[in-house]
Amino acid sequence: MAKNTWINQAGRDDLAVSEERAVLVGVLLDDEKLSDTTLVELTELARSAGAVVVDKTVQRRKTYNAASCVGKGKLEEIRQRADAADANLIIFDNDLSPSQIREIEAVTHRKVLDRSELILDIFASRARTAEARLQVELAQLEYTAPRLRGMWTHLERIAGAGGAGGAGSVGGIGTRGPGERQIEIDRRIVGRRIAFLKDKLAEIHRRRVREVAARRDYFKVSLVGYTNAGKSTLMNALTGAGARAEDRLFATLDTLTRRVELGAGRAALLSDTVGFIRNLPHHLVASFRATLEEAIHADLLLHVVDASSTEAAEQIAAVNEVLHDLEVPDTPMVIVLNKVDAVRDETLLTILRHEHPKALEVSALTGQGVDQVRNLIDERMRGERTSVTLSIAQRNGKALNFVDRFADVDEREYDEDRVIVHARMSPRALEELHKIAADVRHVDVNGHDE
Ligand SMILES: Nc1nc2c(ncn2[C@@H]2O[C@H](COP(=O)(O)OP(=O)(O)OP(=O)(O)O)[C@@H](O)[C@H]2O)c(=O)[nH]1
Ligand SMILES: [Mg+2]
Repeated sequence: MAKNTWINQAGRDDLAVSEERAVLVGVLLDDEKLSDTTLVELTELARSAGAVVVDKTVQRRKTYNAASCVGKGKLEEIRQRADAADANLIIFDNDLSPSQIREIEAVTHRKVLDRSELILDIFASRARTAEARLQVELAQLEYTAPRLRGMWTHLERIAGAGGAGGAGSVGGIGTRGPGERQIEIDRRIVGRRIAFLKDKLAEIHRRRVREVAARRDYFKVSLVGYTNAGKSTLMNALTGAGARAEDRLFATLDTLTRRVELGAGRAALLSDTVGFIRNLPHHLVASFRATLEEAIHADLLLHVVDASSTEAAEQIAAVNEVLHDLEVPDTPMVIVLNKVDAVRDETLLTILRHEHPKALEVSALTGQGVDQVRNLIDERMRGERTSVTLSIAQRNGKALNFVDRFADVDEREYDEDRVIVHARMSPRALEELHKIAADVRHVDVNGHDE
């Protein structure tokens, strides 16, 4: 197994991660039904983290067992399944307490991960920019640090027993966190590191706010939605941005912003953002706030939905919940039913249409309906605009330039040394124009100064 897995980001692809063989465990509480979709998402998550799922098992219970989540007998069965399938990893579909993890590891002699840790691990392996790495490290420290002591001493034992030789050789999924380094450092240092990361992130956040503010004269649109819904693919279809789109959960971690041309020289800014998932670990949501600054300050949210998924309705609800957690203000939001080319069950699509009568239907992959999205952005952008008549000095090139870029000009009249411009523009752009050019005057239709 690989060493120092999280320090050497570049070498991550060489890790023997794909050889991690995982048994998935789900617990169905009383009212939950076993369905085709049980453990499907966890399977996708495990696959995205690079594991091979070798077995799955579900236990029905009234409540979670306080000591070990599932009961004693089931634990023993899981151990046997892991033996039979030669698995080295057990992943639970729900979150576990540190003591539950310890107990399960003690019985199964395998590395145990819960759902949040798995998600954090995927984020750790995907984080490319400095900002994303800081965010993931913070979330991992906050979530994982309290669990480290028991987990790591135990992992050391497992590694030792396997003859691999010490904690340094424990690697792979779930250990890509700050784990190895912290094994011997005490909580105070962790606390200091957390404070440092928070400081850094606060700084980045302030910069982001400034960046977003600097683009205030643009109409800003953010793509939000469940992971794998097709946000990056739609981004590419609309802007030719070359955003990474993949059939993996959490392909995108960093916000990417590009101009989207709307025709006739008009343009808006479009941002692709990190995908959401149900029960997103809340530390992760908190630390990704800065990345989601674009969404928070957007003029319009396009909520991209995988309409071909049988879980589409649940996914829409999960996204709305995260947006609520993020305290996204009451930004206008339009649902975009994507992947209509792949819809197999027309009944589900009919239900979605019924629930969201104003939704657009598109296929970002084939390009079907993408123009409708463009038109919608254009309409919303223009709808925000009011008609103005401005008087601008002809020599004020800066102001005239600004008007060209940010207003729809209907007519220009030349009057001695001034240009009278009849145009439509947003209140924000107008405000900005007054800042850069103090001599711009509003005139009424008769040509008199207001
Ligand atoms: N059939 C079909 N597949 C699509 C469509 N749009 C996207 N996909 C596929 O869905 C997968 C996920 O697409 P992405 O664009 O990466 O999804 P995303 O929402 O950006 O996902 P994350 O960044 O992981 O949150 C890719 O394999 C895409 O090719 C579509 O309209 N039809
Ligand atoms: Mg993406």
